Amino acid sequence: MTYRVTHIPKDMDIVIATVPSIELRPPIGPARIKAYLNTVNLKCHNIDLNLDLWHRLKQDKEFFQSDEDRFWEGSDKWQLWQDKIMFDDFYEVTLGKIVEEWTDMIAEADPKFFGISVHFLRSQMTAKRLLQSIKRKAPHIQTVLGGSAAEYFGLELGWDILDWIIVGEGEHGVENLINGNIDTGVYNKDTYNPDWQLEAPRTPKVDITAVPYPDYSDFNFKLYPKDAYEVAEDTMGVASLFIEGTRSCIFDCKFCNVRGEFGVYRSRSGSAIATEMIHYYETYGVTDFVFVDNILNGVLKNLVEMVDCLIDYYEKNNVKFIWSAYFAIRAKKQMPPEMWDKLRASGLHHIKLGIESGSTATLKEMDKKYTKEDLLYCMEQCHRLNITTRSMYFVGYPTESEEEFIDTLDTIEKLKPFDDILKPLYIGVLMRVKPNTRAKTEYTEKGFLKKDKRFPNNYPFRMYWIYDDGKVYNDISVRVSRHKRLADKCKELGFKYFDDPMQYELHKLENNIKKYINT
Ligand code: B12
Ligand code: SF4
Repeated sequence: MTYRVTHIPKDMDIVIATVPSIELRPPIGPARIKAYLNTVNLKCHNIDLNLDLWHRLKQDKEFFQSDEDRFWEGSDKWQLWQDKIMFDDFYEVTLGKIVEEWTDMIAEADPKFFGISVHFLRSQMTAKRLLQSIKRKAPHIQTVLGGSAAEYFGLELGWDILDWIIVGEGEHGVENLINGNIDTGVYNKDTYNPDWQLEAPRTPKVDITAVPYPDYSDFNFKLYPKDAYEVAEDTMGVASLFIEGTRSCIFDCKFCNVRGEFGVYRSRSGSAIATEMIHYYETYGVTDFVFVDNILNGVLKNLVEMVDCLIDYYEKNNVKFIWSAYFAIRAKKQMPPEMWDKLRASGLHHIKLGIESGSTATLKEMDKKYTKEDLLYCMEQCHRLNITTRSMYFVGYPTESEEEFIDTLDTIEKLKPFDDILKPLYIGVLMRVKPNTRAKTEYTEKGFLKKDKRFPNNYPFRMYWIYDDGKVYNDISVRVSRHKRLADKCKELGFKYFDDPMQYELHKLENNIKKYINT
């Protein structure tokens, strides 16, 4: 069976589209917004144009992989969403006609607002073309961008094709927009202050313990691929769903913008989360879950409650789910081996760990609440239970000294016995100073962190910065050199699933360094 969005109901307050390219799974963000809007009597219809395009491209998954699947990097189909020349060619030959068809359908449905959900870079060029086309054919429909990349894209795309951006959570944001209650987080060209520069005040936070389950009724589960990642796997029917147990993060690491973005930490009870998973199993037969939480093991009591409920359900119903999530490293006394046993028994098979550094001193300064020993303990438990980990590091935290970096290299060596479960060992990009972070404000206020003025003005601060507190000096050449040393160390140790996201970019940075520093 193939799928096309052929009909959008009329009289909608908002139609929200998910656009290519993103992974082929029913999107939880728009489904959450719809569920909330139902409770306040507003009409929302979701369309998945990403899935529509996949069917039109004869179900070729290579176009739709996420950034995390780095093995696709060599493919032209994968690259085109981030390469203007390739995208323009693809648009002329293939996508342009399809975007026109999509636009005609949206114009015909004539909703009050037409929204696009944007996650990151790979949707930007399609979003732009679709918005241009809508503004040409149905200029009276008000356009709105939402999703994690909305503010960034909004600034890039400009107000000619966009009427609104919603920055932050969409539940109250869309409600306020439709009701004309223009509160924080809902901006147009007159109200967005250009000085905010990605730090605009966010929308009011929703109580996630009180909202209903995401409403997936506009997504036909039979038309999604069973496995979005495996090229050879062509069975249809959603087998895996996103699930959300918490918002924001209980921690507030200095380099991270999660608290700045998501505000106060909110957490559902463990039994509520397990009950939702069971609901998806009983309704759709789904047994594989991907948590979208920034950190699932924030409140351990809730996690244990969830795991107990799941195990109890498996025993009574002769079934077992699998699930994966982002975890924080925890000390042995917080997560003893018996807790890990239970997690495994409840179906945990993969965790994503923002480890960042292997030096206790650097971790302490970052305000990460664990040590090198805790990290090694966590790896030991995962190895024992065959829980695979996406272990993520980065070099060049502002205060990282040479000794601390050498300590990280030592930790990397100690990871070698756990090679089989490091899927992958991801050494990350160079430290980027993000907006809405404590690192940015704290070190700037102290006068230690500055833009690197040796580079042209339009070179972004997030990459081209210098930290100098009199003891530690850290500029881009230090970071590039450390990244290379870390990559070399991993290669020398022969990690099986080693992933270096900078491998294609490093030479460009080195050229810039040569040009502007070593002249
Ligand atoms: C799950 C996830 C993924 C999944 C899939 C995401 C999906 N939606 O299909 C996968 C693995 C594919 C993925 C990949 C990537 N991701 Co990701 N991902 C997440 C994660 C963990 C959860 C997203 C989520 O589902 N949240 C829960 C739902 C309910 O929230 P939501 O989708 O944001 O929707 C809410 C609002 O955004 C808004 N909203 C959403 N849509 C719309 C539409 C309209 C019209 C409106 C008004 C509002 C609105 O309302 C919703 C309800 O409140 C977030 C971190 C986080 N916790 O948010 C990172 C995150 C979104 N990802 C991020 C990144 C960087 C990436 C990658 C580039 C990572 C990489 N380097 O490999 C890739 C890019 C993929 C791509 N195609 O471009 C960043 C984005 C940073 C940014 N935009 O500034 C985040 C914030 C993580 C981080 N802190 O760095 N990701
Ligand atoms: S880095 Fe991870 S643990 Fe730290 S605040 Fe961000 S999401 Fe939370």
